[in-house]
Amino acid sequence: MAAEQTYLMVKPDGVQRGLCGDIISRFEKRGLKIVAMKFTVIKKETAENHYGEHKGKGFYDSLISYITSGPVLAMVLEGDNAVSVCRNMMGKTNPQEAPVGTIRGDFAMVTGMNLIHGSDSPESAKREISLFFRPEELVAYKRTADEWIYE
Ligand code: IDP
Ligand code: MG
Repeated sequence: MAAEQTYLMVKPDGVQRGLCGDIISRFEKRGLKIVAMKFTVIKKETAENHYGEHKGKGFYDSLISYITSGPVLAMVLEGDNAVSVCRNMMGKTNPQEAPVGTIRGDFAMVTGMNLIHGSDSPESAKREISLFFRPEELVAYKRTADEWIYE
């Protein structure tokens, strides 16, 4: 098992709809390890940094006001191929194209309210983790269940 870390975030709609528990539970049950978690309202400049790749697109302004509109639950999860495993669990960006069984496919209806963010590559994960967490906020520990999750 090559431990990889990824950045996940329950967006303001997920928090307001009371879906944090359901979403965390899916990742925990799958076998992802929680390394850090933070409940916070994102500052505008942090949001602009996080979503810098989308600057200039038609939905950019509404995306920034959406992601800063209320608290988010930010987390770092770890596991074998955690980035792609978590992206697959989230489902496609447009929830109407996300398969049933994914987070967006089960709980969301439109792209502008798609509940969750997840890093799209290991490089994005490193950048996003360092944007939202200080190094000392990542908790290193041995999880005994790992020997029943990985061979
Ligand atoms: P991702 O969240 O699946 O990685 P991205 O293409 O990186 O999708 O877009 C980032 C976020 O911007 C989406 O999750 C969604 O909240 C928002 N977004 C993307 N495209 C649209 C759009 O066409 N309309 C409204 N919001 C959008
Ligand atoms: Mg993205």
